[in-house]
Amino acid sequence: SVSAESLTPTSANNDNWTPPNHPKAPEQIDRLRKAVSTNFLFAHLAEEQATQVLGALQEKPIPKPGMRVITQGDVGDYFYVVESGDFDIYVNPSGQLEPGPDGMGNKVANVGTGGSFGELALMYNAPRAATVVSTQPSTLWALDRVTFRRILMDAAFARRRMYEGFLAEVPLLESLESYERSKIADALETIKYPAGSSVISQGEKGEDFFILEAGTAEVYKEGDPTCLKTYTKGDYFGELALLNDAPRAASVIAKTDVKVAKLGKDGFTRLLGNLEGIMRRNDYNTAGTVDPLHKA
Ligand code: 1OR
Repeated sequence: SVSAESLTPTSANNDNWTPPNHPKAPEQIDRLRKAVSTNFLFAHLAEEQATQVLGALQEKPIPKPGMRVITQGDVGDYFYVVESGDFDIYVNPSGQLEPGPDGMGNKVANVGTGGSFGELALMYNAPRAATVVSTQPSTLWALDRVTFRRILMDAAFARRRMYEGFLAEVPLLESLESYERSKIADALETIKYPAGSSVISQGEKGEDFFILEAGTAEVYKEGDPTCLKTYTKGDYFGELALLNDAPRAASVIAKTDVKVAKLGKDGFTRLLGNLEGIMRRNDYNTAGTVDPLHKA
């Protein structure tokens, strides 16, 4: 049964479990490597674990739209990474798919190339929380529940837990579902900067977005010694260069030792794309005039 296996996968390293190995053609391996390269759950694996996971993944072609990959209420068997294609996610508030045309409930999300789904039931030993249906021909890679739990889950749990409380307090992310914040947690990386160092340097190409976790940082423009803005816990910066595809408009200097949560451009676009409007509106200060930082 589903709940029979160990809840503490790392303590089971001394048994003789080996992950399944599904042989692949070189062409498949190339596609697979590309598909997981943008998925944050795979980003922090050690060499050996990465090899095991790549071996255990199975290609699952989804030849047409309208195919149901996951059914709400079912037992969880696989975690899926989207190599290409598109899927809609539906939740029926009753907890399971019901008969009839409206039985899937409400559409709550959409997952495309580079995304993933199906982790919740495996992580929490819970029934599938949603129904997932293809909207076009797609290609998935499926990872069995045991390999997911033994190799990928610890890291994912730790990150989600570590950032859960903090992200819930970030004003920018207020409008998101807690599930969407979990996805952001998967993609964040904490970096520390000593007092006096630059987190962002004016004129550089923008690759990352930052949320301040601890400490104080200040904004300066080149040749001007006045501090234009001060950031404290929960504030974000670095969005402008990414939104506008422009060089960094100012420098952000650590005033104290600081800790920032960094999100790469890819994750920023994928996970915070819906917040672009809010971020652009925040570029204007409360007096209704253009923020000196962000003036063209
Ligand atoms: P699963 O194993 O439960 C269904 O199988 C998958 O759909 C689930 O894992 C997630 O990977 C994915 N609520 C629940 N599951 C979701 C949601 C979601 N979005 C994607 N999945 N919500 C949408 C949040 C924007 C919450 C709706 C109230």
